[in-house]
Amino acid sequence: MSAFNAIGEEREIDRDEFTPGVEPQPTWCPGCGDFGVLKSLKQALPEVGKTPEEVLTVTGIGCSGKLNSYLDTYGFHTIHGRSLPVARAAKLANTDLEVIAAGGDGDGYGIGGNHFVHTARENHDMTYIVFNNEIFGLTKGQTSPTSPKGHKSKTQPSGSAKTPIRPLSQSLTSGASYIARTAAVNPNQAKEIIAEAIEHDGFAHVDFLTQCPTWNKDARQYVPYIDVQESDDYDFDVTDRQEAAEMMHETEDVLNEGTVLTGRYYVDEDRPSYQEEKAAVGELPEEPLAERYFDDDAEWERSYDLLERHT
Ligand SMILES: Cc1ncc(C[n+]2csc(CCOP(=O)(O)OP(=O)(O)O)c2C)c(N)n1
Ligand code: SF4
Ligand SMILES: [Mg+2]
Repeated sequence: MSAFNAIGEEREIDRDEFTPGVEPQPTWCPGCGDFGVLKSLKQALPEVGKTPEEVLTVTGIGCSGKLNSYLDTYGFHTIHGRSLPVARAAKLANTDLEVIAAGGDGDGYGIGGNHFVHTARENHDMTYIVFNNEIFGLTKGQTSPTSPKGHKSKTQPSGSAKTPIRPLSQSLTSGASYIARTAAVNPNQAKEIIAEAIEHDGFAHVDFLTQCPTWNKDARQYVPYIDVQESDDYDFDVTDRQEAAEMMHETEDVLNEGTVLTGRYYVDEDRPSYQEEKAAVGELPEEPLAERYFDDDAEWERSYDLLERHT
C-alpha cells in the first residue's frame, strides 16, 4: 500500500481541518498582519481542494516562521533564510506534495536572498509567501531589506541610508512565473491570490504586506490600498513581461510615498516548472522518491558511481 495514499483523495474538505487539534495560542501580537496570512491560507487551501495531508509548509525564522505551528499541514520550521532549499528538496522527493514556503522579508530577501533568486530562476513548482513587514520583527524591529530609506530603528537610529530592494522586480528578473502582492488588510484579495498561487504550476511568489504594530509604528498600516486589477487608473497585461515590469516599478516607487498598490503583476502559464523539465529529460522517478523510505525492498541507485569515477 502506498505511504502517500491520502494524496489525491477526493473528499469534502472543511476549513477547520487546517486548525491543529490541540490549538496552540498564537504568540503573535494583537493586530499583527501575520494573522492575515494564516487566515488566507486556511480559506484558500480547502477552496482549491487540498487536504492537510497533501500540503507541506516550510518556514524560515522570524515571527513569520511560526506560521506552520498554527496551520495543520505537514510542517518544517527550518533555519533562517533556508525555507526555499528545504522546500525544493521536499518537492523533488515527492512531487505530489503541495509545497508552500514562507518567511519574512529579512528571511527571504536578506539572508535567504540567494535562494530566492535561484528558486525563481529555476521555476520550482511551489508557492512562496513573503511576510513583508519592512523590519526584522522577531528580533525587535531592526532595519530589513524592505525598510524604506530614512527608516529609523535601533540599528539605524539616524535613519537608514539604504535604498530598499524591489521584491517584485527582482522576482520578475530572476524568473518567477507568478508574481503578486497582497496585504493582510485586504483579506478577500489575499485569499484569492493565495489560491491562484497554489494552483499555479511553477514558482509563485506572493509579497504579502503584513503590518507590525509593535515594532514598525512608522509603517503605514497599508490602508487604503488599491487593487490594480480593480482600479480604472491602471491598465496592463499581466502576461506581458514589459508591462508587468513597468507596473511593478511604479508599485515599488509609490509604496514608500504612501500609495499601496496590490494585485497580480505577472502570470506566465506557459513556462514549464523545474519538475516538468526534470521529468522531460528522464531525471524524475515516476514514483515519488520519498515512497522508497517505506519500502524495505527498495533498491537505491546512484546517478553515477562515485567509486568508478575515482578509480
Ligand atoms: C543565521 C541567523 N542569523 C540571525 C538570526 C537572528 N534572527 C532571528 S529572526 C531574524 C529576523 C527576522 O526578520 P524577518 O525575516 O523579516 O521576519 P519577521 O520576524 O519580521 O516576520 C533574525 C535576524 C538567526 N536566527 N539566524
Ligand atoms: S513583533 Fe510585529 S511581526 Fe512579530 S508578532 Fe508582533 S506585531 Fe507581528
Ligand atoms: Mg520582517
